Order: sequence, then C-alpha cells, then structure tokens
Amino acid sequence: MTGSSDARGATGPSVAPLPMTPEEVHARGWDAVDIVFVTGDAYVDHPSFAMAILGRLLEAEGYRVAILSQPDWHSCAPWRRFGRPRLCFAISAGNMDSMLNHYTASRKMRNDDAYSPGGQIGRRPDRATLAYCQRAREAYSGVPIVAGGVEASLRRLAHYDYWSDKVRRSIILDAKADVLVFGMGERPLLQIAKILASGGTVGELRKLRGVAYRLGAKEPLPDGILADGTRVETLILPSFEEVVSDKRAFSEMTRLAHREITLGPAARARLAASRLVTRAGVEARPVSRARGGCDQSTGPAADGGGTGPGFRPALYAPAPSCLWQPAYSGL
Ligand code: B12
Repeated sequence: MTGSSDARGATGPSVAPLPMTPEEVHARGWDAVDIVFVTGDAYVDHPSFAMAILGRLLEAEGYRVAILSQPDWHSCAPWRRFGRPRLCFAISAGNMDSMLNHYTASRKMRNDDAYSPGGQIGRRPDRATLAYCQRAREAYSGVPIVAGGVEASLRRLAHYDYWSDKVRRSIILDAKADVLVFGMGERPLLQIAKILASGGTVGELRKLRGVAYRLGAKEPLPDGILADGTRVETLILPSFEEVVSDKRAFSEMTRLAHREITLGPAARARLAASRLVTRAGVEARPVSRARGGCDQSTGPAADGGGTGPGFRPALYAPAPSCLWQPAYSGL
C-alpha cells in the first residue's frame, strides 16, 4: 500500500499525484510499476477523469500505478518510460471518442480540445485506442493489454462510424488488446489486477463480467460459466458481414444488444441469455463479446463484489469454422 500522512496529518492513501515520470516512480521507492495507465487526456487528478478515479482506486488497493498521459504515439518509446509493467497496460483514448474529440459534425478539425492543457488540439491520434494498444504491444510483447473507456466501449460491437461513413467491425478485432472492458471500469479493472497479480493468465479474464474479447478462429465457444460461478446463456448476434450488408440485420443487432445491456430486473429474470457473440471476418476471426456492463441503478461496483445483478458477461468470438451459426441471419 502507499498509505502516508498528508500535510494536514491525515492518514490514508498518498495525496501526491500518481507518478508520470520515472523520477516520480523512484521518489515513491518503487523499483517497478504494476500498471501503466495510458490516456489520451491530460492527467487531471479529479474523478471526472478515468485515469484518476481508476488509478486512485488501484492505488488504494496497493497497486503501483503510473500515468502515461498524451504520449507521443509515433514510436513506442514513451510506452517504455516506466519499464515493463508487472501486470498490464490499461489503455483509454480518453474521456471521449478521439474522432469526436478531433472533428466537428461537419468533419472539420476542432479548434480546441477540452481535455488537453491550454485546450491544445492534436495531442492524441485519431482512433487513439488502436494506436495506443499497438504501441504497448510493440514496447513489451507479452504484457497484457486492457482497453477501456468511451471509445472502446461504444465501438465494441459492429458500429456505424460517422467519420468514414461506414459500418466498422468491433474495435477488439483491430486493437492489440487482450480484453476490452466496456462501461464503468472500477469493478472489472480491480478484478483484472487481482487475477494478474495472483499469476492468472489473460485467458482467465474472459470469465469476468463486462469484458469483451476476440475468440480465435479455432477456439470453441466458452462454456458459459463465469468467474463467480454464474451460468449464462449465449445469444448469437448477426455477424459483421450481415450487418454491414443488411440494414435490417444491423437494426436487429442493435436492438438485441441494447435489450441485453439495459435489461431491468423483471426482464432479466425472464430472459436468460447474457453473453453476446458475433462472428466476423472472412479471415475467420470471430468476435465475441459479453453483454452487460454496469447496471446504472446500482452504480459502479467498487465494492469488491462480483455478483451484482447488474453485471453481465460479454464475450465476443467465433469463427466461420466453428459450428455455431448466427441465429438471426434472415431477419
Ligand atoms: C463533463 C463532461 C464534459 C465537460 C468536461 C469538463 C471536465 N472537466 O470534465 C465539457 C463540458 C467540457 C464537455 C465537453 C464536450 N463533451 Co462531454 N461529457 C461530459 C460528461 C457529462 C461526463 C464526463 C465524465 O466526467 N466522465 C467520468 C469519467 C470517469 O468517465 P469515463 O471517462 O467514461 O470513464 C469510465 C469508463 O469509461 C471506464 N474507463 C475509462 N477509461 C478506462 C480505461 C480502462 C483501461 C478501463 C478498464 C476502463 C476505463 O471506467 C471509468 C470509470 O467508470 C460525459 C457523459 C458521461 N456521463 O460520461 C460527456 C461526454 C464525454 N461528452 C461528450 C461530448 C460529445 C462532448 C463535446 C464534443 C460536446 C460538444 N458538441 O461540444 C465537448 C468536447 C469539446 C472539445 N473541444 O473537446 C460525449 C462523448 C461521446 C463519445 N462517443 O465520445 C459524452 C459521452 C456525452 C454523450 N453521451 O454524448 N463534456
């Protein structure tokens, strides 16, 4: 733990900002960091910002967190600034989608960035989640990469991308992330840190609620039993190829996904399916995702629990080669 006395004599977690340089890491007496939190925003130590609220939460649980804020993405050097993280990279494009952050509705470059020092625009790349994950992978292959935040969350399924005027496939198929946490990240990120700290593999992260991942073409669909022992059923969504060529399939995918994500308690009891799977790719790369995220009525689950009724699993996955067929192919 990093507990200490502050200037007023109060005890508790350190009030110093989380370290942003190797010098600040050493000043804390750390020989390494557990998690490098990469963000497209400036580091603002306020709960409106994910790197602060999640970083502080991890810090309070004893993890050593460093912040890599608005790194120069043209090489992986900044990702090596703190050395090899012991547990993982935690990556977010920032408080908002990087394309929305950069461009107006008429696709012109914005004059300012509300999340950068001095409102300076251009301090993060377009599609920052992709770029940041790529650099993390280059910097240290084998270090788990966890993507999260608004950009990753809202692009976790096939989605319409206004900037390219296309339906794009799940970001998890293109990002070099091992798992994507969607929605509020407090509970899943703590669970992830705990699993990795106890020697668990990235494969074990797939059994958490609120996590989406890519299932390899030759991997079978998972058994439907979550880390907390809950048995879930699988709902197969229309494939990427279907939704990209058929607007009705796109609508149905959206309807089903939102139904699963926003279920109230009554509907939840009535409908058993809780894991969403969608296939994608002529290259036989399926995507799977779990349904869920955080029940807004219960709030973020930084309570150490794992069985809250509002959390649903989300997996992505399958491949053309697998036996599973889309259940909603002919809508
Ligand atoms: C406050 C706010 C603002 C303030 C920001 C000031 C400030 N100091 O915070 C102001 C007014 C400036 C603002 C401006 C804009 N905003 Co605004 N804003 C918000 C708002 C209401 C809250 C943001 C916030 O505090 N979030 C709290 C943080 C902690 O949440 P978070 O980043 O999502 O992080 C959580 C999860 O995503 C996850 N997570 C995040 N990162 C990571 C990383 C990992 C590894 C993991 C595992 C999880 C994880 O865990 C976190 C904690 O649960 C959001 C709506 C909302 N409810 O989020 C809109 C929102 C971010 N804004 C939005 C928009 C569109 C804008 C504007 C473009 C509006 C406009 N047309 O001008 C401008 C930006 C202009 C510019 N030049 O940049 C949209 C962005 C949509 C998108 N797809 O990205 C949002 C989502 C509202 C909406 N629903 O449309 N905004």
